[in-house]
Amino acid sequence: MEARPAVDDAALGREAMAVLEANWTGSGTVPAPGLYPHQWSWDSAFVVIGLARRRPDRARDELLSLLRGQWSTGMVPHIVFHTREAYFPGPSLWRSQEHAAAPPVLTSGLTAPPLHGLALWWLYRHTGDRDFVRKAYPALVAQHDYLASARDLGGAGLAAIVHPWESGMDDSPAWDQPLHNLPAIHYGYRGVELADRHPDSDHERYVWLAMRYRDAGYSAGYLRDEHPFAVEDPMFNGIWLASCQAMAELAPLARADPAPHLEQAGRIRRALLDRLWDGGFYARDLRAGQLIKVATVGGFGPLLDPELPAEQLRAAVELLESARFMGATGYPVPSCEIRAGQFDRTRYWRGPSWVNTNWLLRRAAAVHSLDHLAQQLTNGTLRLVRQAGFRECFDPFDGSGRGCRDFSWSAALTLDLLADTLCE
Ligand code: 2M8
Repeated sequence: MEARPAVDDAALGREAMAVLEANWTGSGTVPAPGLYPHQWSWDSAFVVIGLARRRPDRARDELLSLLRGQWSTGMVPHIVFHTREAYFPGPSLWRSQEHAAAPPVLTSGLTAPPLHGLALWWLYRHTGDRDFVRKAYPALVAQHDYLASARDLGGAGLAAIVHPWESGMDDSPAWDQPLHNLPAIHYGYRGVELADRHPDSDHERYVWLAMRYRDAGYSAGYLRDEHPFAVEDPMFNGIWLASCQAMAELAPLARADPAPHLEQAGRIRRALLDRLWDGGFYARDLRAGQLIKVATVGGFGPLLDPELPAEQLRAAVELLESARFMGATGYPVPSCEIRAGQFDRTRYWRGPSWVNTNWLLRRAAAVHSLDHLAQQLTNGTLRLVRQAGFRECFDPFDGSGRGCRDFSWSAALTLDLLADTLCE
């Protein structure tokens, strides 16, 4: 099915629910039929947020279903394989079943932005379901402990991503430089070793990086000492900080101490300011020892922090609203600065607007009581889905849909935006 653009809010909400029904496999929500036939980590967190008010029962099942894929290290994998449908890279590349820490369900070996604490808080906020908080809380503590112990590769309090897929913003220009610095890659995208050939593609580099990590036994020591891709991303860490604060609020409900979560949030905040701020927030390439100076939507992740100092808040909002980002496009928010050489309005994460990053920035605007900005983000996002349907992403200038159709987080977050619109 493909949802048709709906005229009024009630119809739009029904269409969004219909997409989520169609994408529910019985044990989780797939991001989109065909192209993404399994359960993806941050997609699921967005689905939890979107269903919190409409279908809290389903939202709870969604989170638990994802957490069945959690490793005993605490790592929540970026993909949990629920169906037999083909997807590359699938279970045969990750081989999670060969790893002692992996659960019985097949998963990838990478992680994804840790939005789940915020999603659990969102669900609690709209349902008051303390029992569910108590149930899910320990798994999310373990997730955060994993990030702090195995992923603080820079030693300053930030979690490093070790693969572009871990950012969720796969093809972002922010990863061009660290990918370019990798040695020549001799693996084909389908995981077949190739004879020496040039030029290799980013897809080959993605697969090569994943295989290297797998062949090192998904070991934290290997990541620290040898893995050639290690980047501190402001969006990943801004989301982690927001989840730490959410966990601090949930801790008393789980009869736990909020202090460690607040301490963690403080460490992330200090490190974001010390290491990723240079007039704007940029990703840091740990292997090259330098900031990656291209402004992308990822640079706005630290806005999710309610305690972001006034100077950084003002400068980041100014940049977001400027003609370099949403000030010049008809629709919020291009995934890359439009004046950057790498900007491409047609290419996945290199220019198009996404409902999930719009929602995160709208959340950030709400956190800072920037009501006008929040309203612009809501209106612009709803305009996108009304006109083009629940597409994966959108042209930021004319709003036309790109990527796959009936995309779960576009539908789920529309439900959340509509619910707020109705409350206002
Ligand atoms: C995209 O990522 C996958 C790899 O994990 C892909 O490119 O095939 C990204 O947009 C990511 O953020 C998202 O979670 C995933 C599923 O929607 O698709």
